[in-house]
Amino acid sequence: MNKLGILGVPITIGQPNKGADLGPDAIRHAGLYTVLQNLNASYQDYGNVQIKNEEANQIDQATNLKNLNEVAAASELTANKVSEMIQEGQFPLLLGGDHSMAIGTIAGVQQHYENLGVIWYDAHADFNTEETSPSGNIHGMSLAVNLGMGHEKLTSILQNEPKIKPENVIIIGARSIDSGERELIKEKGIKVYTAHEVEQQGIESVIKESLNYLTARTDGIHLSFDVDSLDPIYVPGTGTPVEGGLSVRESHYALRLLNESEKIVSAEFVEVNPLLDERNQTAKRTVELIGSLLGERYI
Ligand code: B3U
Ligand code: MN
Ligand code: MN
Repeated sequence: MNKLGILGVPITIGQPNKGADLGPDAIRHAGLYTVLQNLNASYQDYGNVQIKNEEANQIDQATNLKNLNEVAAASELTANKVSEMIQEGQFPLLLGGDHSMAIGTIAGVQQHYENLGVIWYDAHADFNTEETSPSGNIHGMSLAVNLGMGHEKLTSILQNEPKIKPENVIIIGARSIDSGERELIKEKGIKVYTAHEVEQQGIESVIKESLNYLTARTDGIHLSFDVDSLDPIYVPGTGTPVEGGLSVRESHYALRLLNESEKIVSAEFVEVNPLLDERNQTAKRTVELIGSLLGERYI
């Protein structure tokens, strides 16, 4: 694997809770460097993107979007930084931060690929637009934005074109999808393995099918790992927990399979909120999951 470039994206204004901005540092404090050193990984930590989170959670009545200008500005900064890291030959390992950060991260990665694939590992689809969103929270819209749907200030980061093709996306672990999202997902033909399908089919088959499918049609795969994909019993420190989630065990196995495939070109771990956590356990689990993605083995 290339040298890792670590970047924190401490954004919390894509959703209503304070504290997701503390996620990147909580992950670092939970032993990230020890795991990297044990793996003999070479890495450079770029610190955190400078994000202005001070805004009130005001919804703009005209657009149904909260903190639009601030999220757009943060996305632009993030996208440029991520693009630079790839330019330097590094593998971006991006720490969040709420999932609105994926607007910037994917815009940055996409600069370097003709046909980027995305695995969106999440309890949610994040496939709302300002028309369908029940909340106005941009973290519930970031995947749609990457497909070119949503407010122009968000879809035009770095370039005014969709960053990903609908057929190059796979959502895994979803179990909380709004009715408007469901319609858009059907309309766009997005592939989804819900939590039920993971149960039925098994995580090994889900990941292998996803890899076969994306490898055949893309030139690189970005992993967008929302920690709320896991069941809340394992990850209390996240803003929008949904029961019936994936297990730690199957998620480690999923990440191990992704590691073995050597197809992942960048990854983000998002929605860690230490203010909602107990004893930093969510960040610790996140560090262990990062370890599996980077090649850590039990034996
Ligand atoms: N779908 C809901 C809730 C939500 C989306 N993403 C998260 N929560 N983490 C919404 O507000 O768009
Ligand atoms: Mn998400
Ligand atoms: Mn989620």
